[in-house]
Amino acid sequence: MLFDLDGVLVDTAKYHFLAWREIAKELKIPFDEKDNERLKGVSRMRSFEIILEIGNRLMSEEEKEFYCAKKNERYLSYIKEMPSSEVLPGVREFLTDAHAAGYGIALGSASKNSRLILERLELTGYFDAIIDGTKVEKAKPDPEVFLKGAQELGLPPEECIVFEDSQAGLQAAHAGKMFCVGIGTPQRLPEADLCMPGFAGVTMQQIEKALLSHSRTL
Ligand code: B16
Ligand code: MG
Repeated sequence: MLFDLDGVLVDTAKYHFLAWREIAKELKIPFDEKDNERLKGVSRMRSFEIILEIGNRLMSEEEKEFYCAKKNERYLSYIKEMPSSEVLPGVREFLTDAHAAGYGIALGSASKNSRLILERLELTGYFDAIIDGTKVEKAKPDPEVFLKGAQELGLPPEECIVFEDSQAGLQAAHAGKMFCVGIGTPQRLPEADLCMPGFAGVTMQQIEKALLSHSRTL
C-alpha cells in the first residue's frame, strides 16, 4: 500500500502556496491559488519553472537554485509550526487499520521534506518504507517513486494500491501497473481506478470490496 503525502495525508499545499506566493511577489510575478493547482505533485524546481513561465521570465540555473532554496526556507518555517492535528481526517485511523490488517505501508512523495513532515504529524511509525524526493531521479508521472516503494515492501507492483491526489501521481501509479485510488472526484481524477473524497470513515474492508467489484467510487 503506497501513499502520496501532500493532498493525501496532509494539506501542505497551502504552505507551499504561501511560500511560493512570497517568492512570486518578490519577483513581481502574478500568482494565485488557481496557478498553485499546477504545482501539485510537481518537484520544487519544476514548480518554480512553472511560476517563471507564468511571469514570462528566464533565469540561469544558479538563480533558479537560489530562489528554490529561499522558497524552501519559507516553507520550512511554516512546516516547523504545523501541529500534528493537521493530519487529514481519518488518515491516522486508516493507517492503523491497514497496519493491523498486515498491509505493508510505504510513502511515495515528490517532497524532499517528507521525513520532517511525517515526524511533525507523528506518522513515521506507520511506514515500513519512505521513498521521497531525495531518493528518486525521475519525478512523477515516472513510476520510479512507487516502484521503489513496492520493491522496499517486497511486493510485485500488481499487488500494490496507490493513494494519490494528483494527475501526475495517478499516471505514475498506472505506468507502474498499480491499482490507484484517487483522493478527489472522478471528474477531477478521471484516471483513477477508484475515487474517494478522503479517508474519513473509510475502512479497509470498503477498499477491499471496491477492489473486488471494480466499483469506481466508494
Ligand atoms: P518539496 P507530494 C509534492 O508532494 C507537492 O505536491 C508539490 O507541490 C511539491 O512541489 C513537491 O512535493 C516537492 O516538495 O519542495 O518539499 O521537496 O504530493 O508528492 O507528496
Ligand atoms: Mg500529492
